Amino acid sequence: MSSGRFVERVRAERPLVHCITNIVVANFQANGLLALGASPVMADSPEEVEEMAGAASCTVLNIGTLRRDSLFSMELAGRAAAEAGSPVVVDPVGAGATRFRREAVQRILRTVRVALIRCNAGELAAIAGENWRASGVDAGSGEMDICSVAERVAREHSCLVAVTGESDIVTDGSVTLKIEGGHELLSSLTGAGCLLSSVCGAFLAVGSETPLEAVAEALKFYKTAGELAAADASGPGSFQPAFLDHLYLLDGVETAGRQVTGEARA
Ligand code: ATP
Ligand code: TZP
Ligand code: MG
Ligand code: MG
Repeated sequence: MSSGRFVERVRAERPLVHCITNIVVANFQANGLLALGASPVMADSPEEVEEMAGAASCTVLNIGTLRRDSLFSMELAGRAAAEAGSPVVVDPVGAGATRFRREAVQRILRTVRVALIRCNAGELAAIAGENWRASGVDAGSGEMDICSVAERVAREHSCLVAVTGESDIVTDGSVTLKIEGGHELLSSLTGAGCLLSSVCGAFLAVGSETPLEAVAEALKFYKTAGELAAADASGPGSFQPAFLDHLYLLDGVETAGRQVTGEARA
């Protein structure tokens, strides 16, 4: 797969990424999108989310610190984005941690046409109804064939599913790509997953003709920036600014992913 196809387009087109996100990571998420070359806007009031989603190039719905009114905003924004033809990304943060979160994610997936679910293994298990030991917003632990469960969820909701961790996968339900690399310091940075979901949104905004490849490149790009940042850092404190720098500096990645499922593609 050619290098840097989508990131070049993000920097040229500066897609407006509308985020309804959590209070923990909003600032980091906005700075990460700016470093990448996209244009972030955080807006979550029901009075304005439809207008904002209609104007944006993609909308990211993140349930990290969900409230009843922000869930309502997410449904309004998600429907407006889908009507405007722009992709909606869902980050089901901590989906298995409480009943409110589990039901909220099911409601969003029922009422909004979603382009991508970007989650960790525990969140995937919660969406799929698999047995799992949830642990707040972290992945938790359990036994599950991540590829086949992700493929089933992708088919059920007619969307892409990306599951991240030490290695990442992305699937459209029939073809599944695996992306290796990254660094464990990424897991010591709160919001690394949330920012990744919105980076995937930016890549999808400019790569709507080949969405699976766009997300695979986003995942590989992000892991590579993590590796480069780790080489400059002595711990989580210095990793965060180094990571923003490498999101800004990195031009492309050599390969977007190794196909693990589905008919071979050229
Ligand atoms: P969690 O709450 O489980 O940390 P998350 O929503 O923060 O989930 P991650 O799975 O941590 O999302 O993904 C964020 C980024 O960190 C991805 O690029 C992922 O590939 C990377 N990553 C996470 N853990 C590791 C690891 N041990 N080694 C390499 N990369 C990792
Ligand atoms: N609590 C509620 S949202 C949040 C925390 C710690 C941030 C989670 O971010 P990520 O990207 O899933 O690590
Ligand atoms: Mg993480
Ligand atoms: Mg997360």
